[in-house]
Amino acid sequence: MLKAKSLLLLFIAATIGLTSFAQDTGRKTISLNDQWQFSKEGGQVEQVNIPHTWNDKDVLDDAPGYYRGLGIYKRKLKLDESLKSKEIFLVFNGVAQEAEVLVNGRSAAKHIGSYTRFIVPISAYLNYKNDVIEVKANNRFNEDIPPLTADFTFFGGLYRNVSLLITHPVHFLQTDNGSGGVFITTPQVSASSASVQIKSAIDNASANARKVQVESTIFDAKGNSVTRHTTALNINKNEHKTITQDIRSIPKPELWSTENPYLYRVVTKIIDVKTKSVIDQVSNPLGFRWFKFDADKGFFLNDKPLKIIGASRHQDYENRGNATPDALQIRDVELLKAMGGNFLRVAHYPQDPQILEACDRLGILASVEIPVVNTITETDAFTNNCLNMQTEMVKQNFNHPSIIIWAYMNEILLRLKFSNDKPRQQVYFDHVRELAQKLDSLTRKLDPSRYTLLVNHGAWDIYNKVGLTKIPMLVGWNLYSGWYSGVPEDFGKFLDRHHKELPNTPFMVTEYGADADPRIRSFSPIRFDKSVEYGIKFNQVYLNAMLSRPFVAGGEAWNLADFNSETREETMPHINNKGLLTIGREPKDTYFLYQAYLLGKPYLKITSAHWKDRTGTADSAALTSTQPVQIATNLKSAELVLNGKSLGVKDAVDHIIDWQVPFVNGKNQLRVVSGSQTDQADINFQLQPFKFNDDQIPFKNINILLGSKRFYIDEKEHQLWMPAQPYRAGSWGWIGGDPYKGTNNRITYGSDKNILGTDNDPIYQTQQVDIKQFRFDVPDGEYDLALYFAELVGGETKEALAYNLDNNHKKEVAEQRIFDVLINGTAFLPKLNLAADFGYTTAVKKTIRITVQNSKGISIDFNAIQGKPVLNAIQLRKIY
Ligand code: GCB
Repeated sequence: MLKAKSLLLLFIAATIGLTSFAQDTGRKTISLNDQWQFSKEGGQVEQVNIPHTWNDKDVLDDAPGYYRGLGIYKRKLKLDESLKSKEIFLVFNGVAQEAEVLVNGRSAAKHIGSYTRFIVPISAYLNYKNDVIEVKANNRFNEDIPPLTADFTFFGGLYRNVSLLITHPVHFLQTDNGSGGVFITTPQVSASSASVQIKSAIDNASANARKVQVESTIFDAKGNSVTRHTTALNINKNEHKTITQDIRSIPKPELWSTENPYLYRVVTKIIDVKTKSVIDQVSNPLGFRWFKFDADKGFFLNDKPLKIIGASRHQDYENRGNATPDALQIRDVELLKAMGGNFLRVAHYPQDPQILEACDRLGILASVEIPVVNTITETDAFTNNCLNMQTEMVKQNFNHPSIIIWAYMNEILLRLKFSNDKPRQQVYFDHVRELAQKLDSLTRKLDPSRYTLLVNHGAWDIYNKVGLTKIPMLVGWNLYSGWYSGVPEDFGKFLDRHHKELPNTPFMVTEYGADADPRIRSFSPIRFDKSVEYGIKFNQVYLNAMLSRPFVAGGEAWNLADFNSETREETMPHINNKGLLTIGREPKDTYFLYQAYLLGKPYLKITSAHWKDRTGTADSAALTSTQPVQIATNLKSAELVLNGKSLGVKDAVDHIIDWQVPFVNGKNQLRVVSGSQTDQADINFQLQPFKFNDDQIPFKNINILLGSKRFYIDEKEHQLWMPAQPYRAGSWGWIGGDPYKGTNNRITYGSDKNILGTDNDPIYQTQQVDIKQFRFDVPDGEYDLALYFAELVGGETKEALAYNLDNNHKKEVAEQRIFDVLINGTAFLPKLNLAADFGYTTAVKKTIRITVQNSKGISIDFNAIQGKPVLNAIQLRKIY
């Protein structure tokens, strides 16, 4: 009997749920992403769709900088006269960075900050005939608006979705910092029961007082109504009121967790008492979870210990700047989940609403922060803009169960101002601390249910001295031992130091990472070489250190994907390569390493499979070239099979198995097996003869990097470059000189400068200095020979860039370098002066066709006239 009754109730509940779905919600949201006319100030008008940025192309060229100024967007609006009885709003999810919205030429609103939503009421400006909206967006430098400087590109534009919102005059408040007007908390949650508090702000813009009901219904994931709460409300004209609904006890709530991100929905309606019609309705996610950070034991979700491992994310995308479509935004969170990550640091600014919605759905915990990065301005305007951004961020994202942390400063003492004036510097430090304190207090007031976080770089003393480790509830450290300084092993020492010296302060490693250019590989990886292999080693050390220390709440890799940073140079200018994914979101080997560490189910992957096209010199007197291959796995051991032949079983160390694989010329089939798990890859190998007279390995062409231990894959021209060797008789190589070492101690690998006139910067960034000769002992025939040069020393006039590896270029003294290049005794490049003839750090490629006869081979002589001759790379192709 009881059973039948509850079934009936369930049925009724379900029907109510369904009918309310079908009802008019009283509001309409219409996308305004199409049909905008765009022009830069004084520029040509073009038609564009939103999302749009004006910087997607100009960040890619060699010229430093990008357009930072005014962009004007205009669009017609066709509104029916019948809408005169409604309230009309424009909703901008993000405009970079200062915006003014005009309707029919009249200014309707201004907004500051690139990364938060703003909603503009426009009814008062409309004629309902031929309305025109205009948005003036400006991404100029403004000392009162954060971010002031940072390692990412400040793209301008109307770069997130824009929509038109039409509501009844009585509606949920739309003018509270871009929020939805309804704020949900769960004051008490346990596995046995939960309470929910819903605060709704209602605005009456109509000419009369109204009697309404506010009805909140909680639906479970299947759409069944769990509970409903109704509140009667009288609201005067031009008044807004906030009501609080307390839902005391929901028995046995299904909990939200990273493994089972169970979502309820709260649907809140305003119902006109007279007509019984729904005049406004909004829906919000609801997750029941509780959490805590413990300085000794780390993080707990729903009372269970959970090691946080995830990544930070920037919002830009290959060739699109920050104008990234919804589907690609969501895919990023999916990629993080598929990697085994459980946390997203939304850095360094609030991002598209789709991101946190995806986190809610997929069970990814999140922190969000405002873009106060590197430095502050000591003005009231700057302070107020920071406080406003923080308020907008918290209010707009308040209802996401995925969010557990609000953050507000990143490495704020990185750019130390007033270093030559200590008393003035102290004043600056005081201002920084005051701002941090204000932001922290504001955040705790706005949302007492979450943690506050302040993120520092690894300069322990200064952050403690200024007092910044005392302010937030949770400290974040961005640590790069083994990258910007030291060795990866220093990382663990830093973690232990925090635990010892700040024993009561929980912390996370909010950043760590090493650049890995997906085109660069190395068998002897070292710091700054930007090889994928160094990235693997680095991440193994970091993951082991965090996983083995319970007091470390967790860490977030910097970064989920490579991202645009205009001022960076290095192997891929304007891009920061610390991503686990490329900027086009292709997984790098490090992504597979994370899967091996984090995924629960058996995992086996040939990480080097991405290196599908390889080249190398044959082992002496053999028809093979032995090179390493890496496998990422969470299994104990695996067997590798090459072209059907077993290479034996090996054990994994820190989730990686290294194999030495004797590749043959042409196609190589690799298969790795462990129990029922397998993976395979076809590697196309271009075998270079050990000696040129080897008939079994015919010579076709060879591309050689001087002063380098790297392999470089030129994906555009499909060329494989390999490191040079000292000259060996019968073969090839350099005679004399040393690899270029950079001009100060900081740099350990080649040059980090942008080489002008090429996308193949790594070909030019290393060189052999003081080279005497290069020889190819090739048989007689016709050959194309190309020599590659770039003057790496001098020419740097711009300010040193904080983010480049060798940020001391401006101290360089230019080299005087003039030399003759002769080929087989004949002048080829007489009196070559790279700096004077071509300019500094400029790609120079010189090609010549040569007839080799009388078994003389090819010898290229470099004769110094002044300074030391150099050669950066060399390429030889046999014609016939
Ligand atoms: C940091 C910054 C981040 C940079 C990163 C890097 O510490 O917080 O914005 O991109 O280092 O790659 O240098």
